[in-house]
Amino acid sequence: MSYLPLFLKGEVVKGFGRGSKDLGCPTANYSREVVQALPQDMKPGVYYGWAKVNSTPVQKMVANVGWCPFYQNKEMTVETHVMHDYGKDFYGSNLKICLIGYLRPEMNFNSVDSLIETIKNDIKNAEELLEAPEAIKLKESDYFIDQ
Ligand code: ADP
Ligand code: RBF
Ligand code: MG
Repeated sequence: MSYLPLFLKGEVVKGFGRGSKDLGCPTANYSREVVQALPQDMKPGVYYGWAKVNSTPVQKMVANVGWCPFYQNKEMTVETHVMHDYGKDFYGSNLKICLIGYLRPEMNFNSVDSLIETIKNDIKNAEELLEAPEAIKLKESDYFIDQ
C-alpha cells in the first residue's frame, strides 16, 4: 500500500448516528469531498493511525473506509473512532488524521454483536501497533503541529 502513511483533514459532519447508538463506538465522519479526494487505489477496510481534533492532543485512532457491508451504505465513507473520551460531540471541528497501516477488509456479520466484538479487537490491535517507534515518529510529524 504505497499510499500509506496517508494524511487527511476536514470537517466532522453528521452521519446516520449509528456508531454511538448501535455499536457504542462513535465515529467522526468526513464529508463527501474528502472521500472523493482519496487515492484511486485506496483499499476499503479498517486502518489504524493518529487523529487530532482541532488543537487538542494527538490520539490513537481506528478508521473504517468503505461501504459498511453490514449496513449496506450507498456511499463510501471515511469514519474515525478516536481512542479517547472527549465527553462531548465535536461536529464541525477540524479533524486531522494519519492512516498508518491496514488491519483488515470490511466484512459482513450475522449480528451486531459480532461486529462490535470485531471492532473491539481492532482497537486492541491498534493500541499495540501504535506503540511501535515508526508509528510514534508519525505522531510527532510536522503535520500535527498547529499553525
Ligand atoms: P454520526 O453518524 O453522525 O457520525 P456517530 O454515532 O458515529 O454519529 O458519532 C460520531 C460523533 O460522536 C462524532 O462526529 C463526534 O462529534 C462525536 N464523538 C465523541 N467522541 C468521539 C470519539 N472518541 N471518536 C469519534 N467521534 C466522537
Ligand atoms: N462496518 C461493516 O459493515 N463491516 C466492518 O467490518 C466494519 N468494521 C469497522 C471497524 C472499525 C474499527 C470501525 C470504527 C467501524 C467499522 N465498521 C464496519 C463501520 C460501522 O458499521 C460504522 O462505524 C457504523 O455503521 C456507524 O457509521
Ligand atoms: Mg459516525
